[in-house]
Amino acid sequence: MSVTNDEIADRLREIYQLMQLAGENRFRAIAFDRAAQTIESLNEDISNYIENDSLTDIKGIGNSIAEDIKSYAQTGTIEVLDSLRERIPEGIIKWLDISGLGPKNIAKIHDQLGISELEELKEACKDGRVASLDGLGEKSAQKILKSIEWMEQFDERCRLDEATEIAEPMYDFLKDQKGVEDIEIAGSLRRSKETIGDVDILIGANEKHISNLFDAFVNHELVVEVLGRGETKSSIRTGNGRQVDLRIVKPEQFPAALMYFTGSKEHNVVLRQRARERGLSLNEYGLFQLDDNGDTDFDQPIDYNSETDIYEELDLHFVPPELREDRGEIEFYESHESLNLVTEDDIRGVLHAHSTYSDGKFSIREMAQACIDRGYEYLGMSDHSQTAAYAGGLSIDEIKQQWKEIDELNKEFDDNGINFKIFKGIESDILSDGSLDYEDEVLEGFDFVIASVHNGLDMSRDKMMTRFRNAIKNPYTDIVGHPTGRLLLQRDGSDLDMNELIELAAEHNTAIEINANPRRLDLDWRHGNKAKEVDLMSSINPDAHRKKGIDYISYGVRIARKGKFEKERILNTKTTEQLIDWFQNHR
Ligand code: DGT
Ligand code: CA
Ligand code: CA
Ligand code: ZN
Repeated sequence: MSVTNDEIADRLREIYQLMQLAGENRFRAIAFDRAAQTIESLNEDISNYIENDSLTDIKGIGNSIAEDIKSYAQTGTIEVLDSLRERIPEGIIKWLDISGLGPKNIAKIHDQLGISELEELKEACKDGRVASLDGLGEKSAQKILKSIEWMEQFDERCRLDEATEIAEPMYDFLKDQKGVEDIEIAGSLRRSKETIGDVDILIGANEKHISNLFDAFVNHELVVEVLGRGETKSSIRTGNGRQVDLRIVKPEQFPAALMYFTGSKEHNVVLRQRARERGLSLNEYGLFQLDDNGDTDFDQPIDYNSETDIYEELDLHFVPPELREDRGEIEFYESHESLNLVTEDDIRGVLHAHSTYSDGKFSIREMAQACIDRGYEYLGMSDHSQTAAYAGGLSIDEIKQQWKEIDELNKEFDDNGINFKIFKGIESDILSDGSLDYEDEVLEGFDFVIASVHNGLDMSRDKMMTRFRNAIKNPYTDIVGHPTGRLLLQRDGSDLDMNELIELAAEHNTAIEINANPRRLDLDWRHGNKAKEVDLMSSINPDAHRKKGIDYISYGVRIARKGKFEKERILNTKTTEQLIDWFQNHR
C-alpha cells in the first residue's frame, strides 16, 4: 500500500490529539506532533524510507513511531491509534479548539457527564452540569459557553493580514504608554505564519506600571470584551472576533519571555532540551543554573541582555523568528552565523500584476505609476490569457494592442529620464493537458510568461502532476503561478507532489512564485527546505489587481523568509538588466 507524507502526518497528529485527551504523558504525545510536523516538511516520499527500512534516519522519528508508520503502510491501521479511537469519541477532538478548555477538563467533562458532542456540551454549560463538576464552577461554564459561541461565529484562525491589522494599532498605542521599556509582538505573528490563532503582545515594564498598562489595554477602542485579567496577563476580544493576549514582565525578564512567547512550542522544546544538556534551565522567566537535583536554581540566573545572548549560551547563533518552527533551523544556526534571507528592501520590482485589459481595476499607466511611487524599477504586467474568459482573458488582438501601449509607455519613461521599465508578460492558463494558452509564435513575443492553473484544481494527483510537468517543461514558462491554488481558510489547494514539482522546476530553471496575496501565500513556506536543497528560484509576486495590491509584497517577503529564501533566489531582487538576462537565458 502506498502512503503519502500528508496522510501519515494526519494520522500521527490524530494520535497526538487523542493522547492529550486520554491524559497520556505530555512528552510522549508531543513526540507524535513533532513527527507529524517533520514528515509534512520532508524532502522525500515517506514510502522510500519505508521501503528501505530507514525511517529512523529521519530526525525525530524513533523506533516506536517508525513501527507505527510501517504498520500503517502495511495494514492501514496503527494499534495505538485504534485503541485511542476506541476510548475517545471523535466528537471531543473538536473541543480542543475551545479556548480556555484544556485536555484535562475535556476528559473530566466527557467522563463524568458522558457527553461527546458540542451541542451537548453547550447544554451542559447552560443547565449547571458543567458548573457542578469539581474544579470547574459556574464561571468556567459561562466562559466555555462564550468560547463555543465565538468559535461558531468566527473562524478559529485568521489570516496574517487580518491579524496584522489588529496588532499594529494595538502595538502603536501601547508603545507610547507610560512605563513601557520594551514591547514586541510575539507568537505566530512574529513568526509570520500564514494564519494566526491569537495575537500575542509582550511588554517589559516595572511592576508599578502594570495595572495602568492593563487598564489602557482593555479600554482600547478595538476591544469589545475582556476575557480575563490577571497579574501578568490580560486577554481581550476585538469586534471581529480575534483574541489578543497581553503579557507584562519585568524589563530584565523581557528577552527570555520574548523568546518563550514567540515560540513555536516545538522550537522551545528543543531549546529547553539544549539548555538541560548544558546544565541550564530555560523558561519564560530567564536562564538559570540547574541545581544538584536537576531543578531550576532561581538564585543562580545567567546574565543576558538579548535573545542573541540566550542563543549563544545554548551554542547557537541568533535564529530569526520566522524560522523558529523546529524544521532544521537549530542544526543550521549551530554551524552558521546567518542566512542572507530576503528583505523588503531587496525587492526592486513587481512581477505579476493585472490591468483593465483583463480583470484589474487600473490602467497599465496607473499601475506603473503606483510602482514608481513605491520606488520600484520595473513592472511585469501579466493579464489573464484567452481561455480565462471569466476574467477578461486577452485575445491575440488585445495582446498586440497591449504590447504597443507598453512600448509607448517605455519610450515615454526613457524620453523623460525615468528609470522604469514595463515588461510584457502574461498569466497564461495551464490548460487541462498542461499546454499553455497561445501558440508558440505568440508566446515568443512576451518578455516573460507566468503559467497558472485556474480551473480543474481538484483533478487527481496523477493528472495534475502531468499537467504541471508539461507546463514546467515548456520553454516559454518562466514562472509557475500560485502552484496549489489554495485560498487560506476557504479552499484547499490541488493535490500535488510538491517535492517533485520543486525538483522539476529547479531542473528546468523555472521559478515558482510565492504569491504574496495574503489569501494565497502559495508556494507554502513549508516547502522551503526542499526548495533550498535544489536551489529553486522564486519570485515574490503581489498578483495585484489594483494599486493597493502591490503592497501585498510585504506579506510575500515574510513568507519567503519563513521558507528560507535568500535574496539570490528571488527573481524580483534582480536589477532590470539582470532580469532581462535571466528571462532571455531561460529560454
Ligand atoms: P497561534 O496563536 O495558534 O497562531 O500560535 P502561537 O504560536 O502564537 O501560540 P500561542 O498563542 O498559544 O502561544 C504563544 C507562544 O507561547 C507559543 O508560540 C509558545 C509559547 N507557549 C505557549 N504555551 C506553551 C506551552 O505549553 N509550552 C511551550 N513550550 N510554549 C508555550
Ligand atoms: Ca498566538
Ligand atoms: Ca496566545
Ligand atoms: Zn492567477
